Amino acid sequence: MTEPIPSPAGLPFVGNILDLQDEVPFFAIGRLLDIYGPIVKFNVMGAEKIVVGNFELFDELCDETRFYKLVSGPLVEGPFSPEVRGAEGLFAAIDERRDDWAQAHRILLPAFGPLAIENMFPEMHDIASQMVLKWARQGPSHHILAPEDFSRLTLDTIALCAMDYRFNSFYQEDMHPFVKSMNNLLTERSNSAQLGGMLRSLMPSYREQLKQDSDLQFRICQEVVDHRRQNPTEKKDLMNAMLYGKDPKTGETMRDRLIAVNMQTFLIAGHETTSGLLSFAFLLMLKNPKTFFAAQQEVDRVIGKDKIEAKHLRELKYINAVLRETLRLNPTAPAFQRAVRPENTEDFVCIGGGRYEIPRGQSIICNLMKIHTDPKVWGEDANEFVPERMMDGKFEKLPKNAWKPFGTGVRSCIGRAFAWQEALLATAMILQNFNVELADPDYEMKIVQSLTIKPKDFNIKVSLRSGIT
Ligand code: MNH
Repeated sequence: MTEPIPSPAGLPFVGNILDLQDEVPFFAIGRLLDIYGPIVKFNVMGAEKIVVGNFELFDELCDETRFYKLVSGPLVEGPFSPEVRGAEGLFAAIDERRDDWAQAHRILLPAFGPLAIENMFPEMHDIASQMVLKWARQGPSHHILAPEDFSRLTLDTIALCAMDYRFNSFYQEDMHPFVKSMNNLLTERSNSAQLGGMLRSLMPSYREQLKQDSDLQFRICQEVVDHRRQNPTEKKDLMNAMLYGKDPKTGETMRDRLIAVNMQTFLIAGHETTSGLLSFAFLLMLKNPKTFFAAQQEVDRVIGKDKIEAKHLRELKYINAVLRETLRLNPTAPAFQRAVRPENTEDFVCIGGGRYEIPRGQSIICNLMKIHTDPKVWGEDANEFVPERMMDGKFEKLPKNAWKPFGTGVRSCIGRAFAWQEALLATAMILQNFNVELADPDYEMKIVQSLTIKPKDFNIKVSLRSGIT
């Protein structure tokens, strides 16, 4: 027998909009899950949403034969929509049967593979060294707004590795116009379920601003594509992979518009998420000092005072576990959507042992923070930061869909290996060179959400352990 999905009572027309008011929109949804259980239905201005917050239901939604990634929201609407851009980026593709997605996916998969990523090590090291040098020169009493410098790091890294372009963010006070426009875009768009954001979004001037922000980014990407066409290089970066890589299935290459759209996608998808990962990793380690010292000891043992090399990263088992545990508790892309596969002809399918009906086309939001802290999988200390549970074979023994910060199935993150190498490298280099402390010892984690999440006002102080290595 099916039963109705629990739902808070709503108002006419606006639905549950009042239940969703929160500085962090994502937390409002978490609150509904706390009140109504592992599955909740709500309504925003006439659009029904279902949200899921435990492992059992999520596990079912990961079944790719019955469900798929549903796309809607800030990264695929308005200025990002395929109609406006004339091409469909990897992230925004409506489903995996689309030609643009399939072609880009086939060409880019090897370009994001382990070997290609290892070849990017020198560029990643170049940018991370800039951050280390800056921190060393600022001295031990300087307050470093960690999320900001981590964003400099990740943006400069993806731009250098993807298209041999230097934003040089560590050499300017103000963030690059690309970053500013991106921050506008992401913060404002994700507020669109908030009353203020909703009212703003009705104003023509506001819509115009969003369009300008996105257009500026797209234009920068197009210019870089044009520039490379006219000035070819031998570089093995993502730009060349897209310009010259042939689709193994059709033998075709990607058209310039599709390249530019994907470049914009990488710059957006590839920097905030990784920067948030680094911010939360250091915050969690500093709040749990034993883990900080264990990580630093590992660096001393594996790398010592040598110059870090790619081969070292494979041996950083504890730091690897720290990063995994960080993304479990603070998945920086905190939610994604699933829905019944479009190939399915039934009007609805049931989940939860036949208990809940999911109509075709219905969006189901998977709340990763709740799913990742389900006590049935993680035990009573599910909310504690315990890197040890992510190593020594324990990670491999977890249920298949227990840890999914990079999404699931064919539409999961293509940049995972890239992000991982970058985060391991930066963490190791910081620990090798510095002792780190909270600038305010009483700092308590406060999360801000743009499209991704990161800790607010998180300042650190760093002091050199000896000379820079
Ligand atoms: Mn990434 C998809 C999380 C780093 C490029 N990424 C996804 C999804 C998640 C995700 C979750 C799936 C979303 C969905 O189902 O709707 N990504 C992350 C996290 C990090 C990250 C947590 C870092 C930590 N991502 C990166 C980096 C890049 C990148 C780095 C690029 C260099 N991600 C993508 C692209 C997609 C994606 C492109 C879309 C893939 C597809 O649909 O085929």
